[in-house]
Amino acid sequence: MTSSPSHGRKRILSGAKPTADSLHLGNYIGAVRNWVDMQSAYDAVFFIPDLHAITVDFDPAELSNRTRVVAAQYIAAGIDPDKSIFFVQSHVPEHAQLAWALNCITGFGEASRMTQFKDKTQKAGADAATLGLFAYPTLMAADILLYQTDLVPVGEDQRQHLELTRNLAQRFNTRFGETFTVPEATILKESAKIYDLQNPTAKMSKTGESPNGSIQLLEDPKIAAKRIKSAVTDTGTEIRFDLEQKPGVSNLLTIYSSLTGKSVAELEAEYQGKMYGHLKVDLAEVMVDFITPLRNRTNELMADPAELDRLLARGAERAREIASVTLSQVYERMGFLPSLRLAGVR
Ligand code: ATP
Ligand code: LTN
Repeated sequence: MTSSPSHGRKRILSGAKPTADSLHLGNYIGAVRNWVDMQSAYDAVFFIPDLHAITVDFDPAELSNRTRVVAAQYIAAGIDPDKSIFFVQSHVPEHAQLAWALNCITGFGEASRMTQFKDKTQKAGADAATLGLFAYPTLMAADILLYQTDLVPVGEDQRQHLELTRNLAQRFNTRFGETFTVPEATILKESAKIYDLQNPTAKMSKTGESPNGSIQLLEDPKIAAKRIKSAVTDTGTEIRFDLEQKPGVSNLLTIYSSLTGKSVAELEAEYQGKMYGHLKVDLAEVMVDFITPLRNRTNELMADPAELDRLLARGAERAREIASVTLSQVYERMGFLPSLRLAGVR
């Protein structure tokens, strides 16, 4: 088997597409924050899947700007490019190269069963769906398998893609010889799900109906505070966690707990006998304290794009050191003639 992480720590890998002008609070609490926490215990690889971002309609100028902003936001949120390998997918050509090899061992029917493809095709219309969208899961498998990844922290919606990745790894290993680590999904907890502030039964999303429903991590902290204060709450007055009866208040409690580290039970006790307004005013303050430094740090990084690009270039170089080893083994085992480039001469 190829280079598993050398120093005994398990390797984790994850990524989130640059498909919005800013990460929102749901992305942070549901994903980025966990990745930041995992950096010390694991050998971590994080990347921005820009090749995946073009599988649906996109605008080139927007894509490059979004890729930079999201990169800056990850670093501002605590992804440490010294601790973790952090890079942009398109900077590491091995992703597209391995994806092609995997396409050729993936059944057409197998790929057709991916529910995300079916959903997106339905939404965009069959004519708008591209081969790229169809091959999204095999590119994702390549992302994971190139790095001999042990664990992939993702949301529940990615479980089927992970299952396909495991199947492809096993299939390749059986047919061509042990090459890939078979990764496991670590599905992020449902408790970390953040809901829309205006419609608290829908998840906070970049495509929510009302802009007031989400908190963008790059927005003016005053606006974020306002959105908390005008969040929809429920009938009754009691501040209690109850997703069924009190989705609005429960969502505020989850956010509050996530940003302060206080447990929901502690917060319930603290706010016993108080009004929704008290909770909102306090949480608005917590939000301002959270967003202000994050936003300042993001803006600082954005103000020096050359430095940001240098950090990303270094990340891509570190990624290629691992990815090129895996790809050359794959090519060799599949019977491709060795090329000078693959032998390490660039
Ligand atoms: P959106 O609905 O905003 O398009 P998404 O899931 O497509 O959300 P991605 O950019 O793919 O967004 O998500 C990055 C990560 O953020 C994923 O791991 C996803 O599970 C997580 N995430 C997105 N929205 C939320 C949310 N409301 N609560 C918790 N986690 C979320
Ligand atoms: N499909 C994922 C993003 C993604 C990813 C990956 C996640 C692309 N490649 C590899 C983990 C590992 C999403 O939409 N959240």
